[in-house]
Amino acid sequence: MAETTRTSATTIDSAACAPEWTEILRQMIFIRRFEEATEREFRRGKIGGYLHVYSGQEAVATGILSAIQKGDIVFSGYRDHAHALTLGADPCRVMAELFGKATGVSKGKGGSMHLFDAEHGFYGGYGIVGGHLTLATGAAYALRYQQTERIVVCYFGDGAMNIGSFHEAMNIAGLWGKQGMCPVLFVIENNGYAMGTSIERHSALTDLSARVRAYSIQAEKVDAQDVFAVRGVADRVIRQIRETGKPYCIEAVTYRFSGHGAADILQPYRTKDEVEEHRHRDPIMILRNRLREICGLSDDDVKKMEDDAGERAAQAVKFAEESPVPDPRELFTDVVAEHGPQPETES
Ligand SMILES: Cc1ncc(C[n+]2csc(CCOP(=O)(O)OP(=O)(O)O)c2C)c(N)n1
Ligand SMILES: [Mg+2]
Repeated sequence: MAETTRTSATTIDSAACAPEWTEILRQMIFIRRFEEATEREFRRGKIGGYLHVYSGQEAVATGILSAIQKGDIVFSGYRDHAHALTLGADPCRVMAELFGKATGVSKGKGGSMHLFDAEHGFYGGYGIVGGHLTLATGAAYALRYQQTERIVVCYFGDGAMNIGSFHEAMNIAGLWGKQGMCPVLFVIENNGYAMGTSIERHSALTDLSARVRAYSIQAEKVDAQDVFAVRGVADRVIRQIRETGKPYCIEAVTYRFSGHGAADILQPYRTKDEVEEHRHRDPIMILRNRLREICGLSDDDVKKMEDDAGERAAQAVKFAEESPVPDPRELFTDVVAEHGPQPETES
């Protein structure tokens, strides 16, 4: 089996000034501002339940999702805001979902971990670690069975690889792939931690790509703080998946800057120095600096992007705050069984 490879960005320098890269930077800055806003709103008590933010990992969502086509389907775990936003979900409706409002993408019933926006190809948002891998694998089979060229992208964390359904999904994907019946791109968002447990303490084999290859699935690592590198791999392997119907796995090596969830304030499992060190490889800074050096992006351009992003995040908060809470009768819709007693409500 192939050795683990790490792709660097040097191969795609020549295309670096395409306007698309400015759009990707704009999107990454927006994700960061949006996440900062969610953290503030959580502390104001406006967002209930869980909240897991994506700061530091922006290049994984944008680098891969900018390479897919309309009609492709994306699954994610609970750290899912960035995937939904990058696919084109309305930020106002995503924020409203976090606020538990009726205007949310899941009608306010899902919250942060259960965003859903089928219109934009986003099939969730799952709170059960690793549970969605089997769904994504089945969806990939269905797309080929229906003789389409569509593919599935399935994001999950390093910690999810210790869950039984990870192994079940990999095994069946490897098998179906042999018949060209499983066009799925598995993306490991390897941020080095499963909650407060570092990868060295949670995984017997820390070479995660090697674990995937054990199931006859090709896999490679990429430096995922560098969006050029992520996109370079994504373009190549997505083409291959579409052509062959075989699964592929990208291990995106990244880092989260915030706590595991909004309640993880003290972060006793890592030092401030460690976080600071990784901030020197902030994916937004890396892309911004490259566009400055290679393409003449000015400080004014960047400031404008940051201001716009802040404004759009603030608008999303305002929309969420002003939206109505769901009607209590909504408790009885979108559920498997529609029978049983209906609540009497005043509205
Ligand atoms: C089946 C299941 N077991 C345990 C949990 C509790 N839990 C929530 S997040 C998490 C860690 C997952 O880490 P990882 O997959 O690396 O994702 P990350 O948070 O780093 O993005 C755990 C164990 C859960 N939600 N579901
Ligand atoms: Mg992790």
